[in-house]
Amino acid sequence: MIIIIGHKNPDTDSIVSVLVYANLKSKLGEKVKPCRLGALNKETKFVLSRFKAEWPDVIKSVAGKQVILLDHGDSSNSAPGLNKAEILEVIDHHFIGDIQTIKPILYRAEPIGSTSTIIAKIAKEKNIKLNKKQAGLLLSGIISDTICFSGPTTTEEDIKIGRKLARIAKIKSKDLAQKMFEARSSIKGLSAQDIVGGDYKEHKFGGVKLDVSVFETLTPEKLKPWKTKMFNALRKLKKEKKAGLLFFLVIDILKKNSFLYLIDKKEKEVAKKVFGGPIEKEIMFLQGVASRKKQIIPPLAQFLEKSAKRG
Ligand SMILES: [Mn+2]
Repeated sequence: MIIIIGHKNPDTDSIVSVLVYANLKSKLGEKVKPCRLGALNKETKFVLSRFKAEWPDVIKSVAGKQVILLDHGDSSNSAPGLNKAEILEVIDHHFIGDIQTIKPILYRAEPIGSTSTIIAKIAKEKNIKLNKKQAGLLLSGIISDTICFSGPTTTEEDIKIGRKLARIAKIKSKDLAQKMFEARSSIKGLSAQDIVGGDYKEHKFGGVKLDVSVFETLTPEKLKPWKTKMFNALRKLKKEKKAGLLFFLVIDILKKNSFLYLIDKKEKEVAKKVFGGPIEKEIMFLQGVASRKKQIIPPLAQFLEKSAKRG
């Protein structure tokens, strides 16, 4: 049995690509099991119920198992026990991380909007027709990661494949996106910890543990009353995760702007040098910034690598 997983703190792209890729693999005669590394967010729950898809089972450790990694290529965002697992494939659209293997594997990374887009391409390459449900799931993954084809990571390929999937699923992307983003923006029933830790990613650059967490919303103003609680939760989280730097961004997915929370002196110093946006009450405004993987991680990583070389 081969375990297929997306990244920790799973998002819609991670979950739907795992589900559909497991379908494709089964069709090709392989014994696979789709799994997830933690709780589903509200948007993903909406998507799975909209397309009547089962929730993948939670897996606590992949030690001793054969695994396929989707939507991530680094151990820090992967499953516990990965160093004792056999990685068979990696399919991803992030930076290349620290994954190391001793045998040749299939490693497919494409700089496009979503892993779901790559899974749709693989289906086509293998001559497998996607059904309505699979197309709807993959379309949701693309919409989620590309902010409905409007975010900075969107490519022509995402748009083309998205159109095709919408035709197969018989849905309008915009209508689906509206409902998904409303679910994503909802803070009903969430604690400050949930908001700051729900979409949390860990990295290491230049010897510094760099964690970047985001909350994407249509209504950033709704978070204003939460400010103090969120700052407190972030400082606690930074200690727990032993982060050298922890950046938290509230991303306005409608206007494509971000609000960067500067939780400590260190973060403030680095943010001033790297982003240089205007600061008001410990929050830096970043005009036109809406993508962690394309606009936040690369300049921070570059800064940390350079600082490390300078010593
Ligand atoms: Mn993704």
